[in-house]
Amino acid sequence: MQLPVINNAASEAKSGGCSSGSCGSTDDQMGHLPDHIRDKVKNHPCYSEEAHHYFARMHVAVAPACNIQCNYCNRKYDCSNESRPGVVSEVLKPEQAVKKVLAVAATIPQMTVLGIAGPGDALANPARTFETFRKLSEQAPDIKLCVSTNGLALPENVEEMSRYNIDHVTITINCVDPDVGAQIYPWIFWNNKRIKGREAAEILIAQQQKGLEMLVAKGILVKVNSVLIPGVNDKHLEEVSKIVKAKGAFLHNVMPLISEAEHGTYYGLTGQRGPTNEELQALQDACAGDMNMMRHCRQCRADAVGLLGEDRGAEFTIDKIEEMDIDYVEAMKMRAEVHAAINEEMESKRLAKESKVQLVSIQGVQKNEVTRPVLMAVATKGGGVINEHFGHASEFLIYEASGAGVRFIGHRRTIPYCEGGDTCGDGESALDKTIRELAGCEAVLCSKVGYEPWGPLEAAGIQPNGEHAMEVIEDAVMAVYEEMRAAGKLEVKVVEQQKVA
Ligand code: CLF
Ligand code: SF4
Repeated sequence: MQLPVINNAASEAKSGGCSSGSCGSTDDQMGHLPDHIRDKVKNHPCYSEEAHHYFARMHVAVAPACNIQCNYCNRKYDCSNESRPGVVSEVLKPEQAVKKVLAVAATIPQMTVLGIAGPGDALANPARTFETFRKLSEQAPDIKLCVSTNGLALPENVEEMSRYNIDHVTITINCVDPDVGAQIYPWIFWNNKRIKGREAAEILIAQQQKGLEMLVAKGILVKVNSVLIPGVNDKHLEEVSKIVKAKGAFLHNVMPLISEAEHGTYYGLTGQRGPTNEELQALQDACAGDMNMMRHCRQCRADAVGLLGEDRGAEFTIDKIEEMDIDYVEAMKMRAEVHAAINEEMESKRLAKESKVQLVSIQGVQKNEVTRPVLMAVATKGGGVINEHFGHASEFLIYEASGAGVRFIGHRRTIPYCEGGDTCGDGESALDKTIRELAGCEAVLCSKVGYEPWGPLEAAGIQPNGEHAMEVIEDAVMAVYEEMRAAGKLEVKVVEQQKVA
């Protein structure tokens, strides 16, 4: 069948798949997962890097209260454990939330997951959270349920979660050492008392670890989020990664601290900086030796709707939903067809990728070459293909090409060049900001790139490229890498017996 909206692009794309090597550790390892786990993650845009090109998630903001204080959070805004600070979501009642989910599911059939991630802590509001899940599991059993929590109230809620078929839980674990924790959490609310300092961190850590073990014992997939705070837990997160992996966490998502002073958080007001792109990548790479790393998180808002990185929430305000006439039984049929079509497309790309890896592996033995890695930025609207105009992109995906193949590194946000006007923020133009965000990249691949930004991009050492429109991202990145190699832009040395893949 014809895939709707975001996937038309993918359907038109050249068939093929990844040129070689890896497309991100998560999906590399996906192929080796047992079937029952693979089934749980293959349609979840956060748990599978590949799925995030096709499937959407939504959050409903039903959980306003929180039971701890994090130094990177201002209570006026959403929970920063999974949200960008400085974003406010409208709080919904459970029945409003269910109505909204049904409306989104009927309109965006690619939406497979409903998460509760704030605006406070999901489990500090158990009645509202579980009422939403209960109603939804009755009315829309095809939607996966997902929870994000700071973990303090987790152990007492694990039993209840397993009742609603919640298969995915995120715990934000920033430390396993209370001395580090005391620098992140000024207090917790525990047994009707406010507890401060090291003691508070000790209790929180114990609850998080206990909750993690209980979830794993129930067969629930656990993702651990950690906020990277330079000078506070940057040296400590490798240990966190090892410990949570040893306890059975499925995925680790190291996210950058965002600490702009205007958000009014403790860290923002005291000048605590966030990590650079390079620091974030280095830590993710260091942790990757121990477990699957998530690199495609967009730190969504507590009422986010759509593909990761896009926000269609404005289409589903309460007044708009009230006017919608939804036949969910009919919608479920359409959703099943769309999901089957996407899964078929993903499977054919996976098979194509596997056969290419084998081919490159054979060629690699003959070539025996090692070339330096190159970062490239890609503009995409989804579907795993290059289908976004340079000037319309509000974010770029970053890929690393090397002799070992292509791997996904992360994303960088910007202001669309065509919408940025002359300047944005502190007098910096949208183009200047994009060039600054793409530092370290040697090419930017888009469906089209205009004449005006071409020169400044080239001058900054970023080669604009609009020649691979509608191609599968990994194929295009590898093709550009090969062109660079053929043009002598990569230092090549011959290595005896070196395998490429
Ligand atoms: Fe939401 Fe979180 Fe579930 Fe995803 S988000 S509750 S696991 S459905 Fe995903 Fe958004 Fe990152 Fe969260 S990109 S912030 S990791
Ligand atoms: Fe804020 Fe979330 Fe931390 Fe609560 S858990 S203080 S809402 S960041």
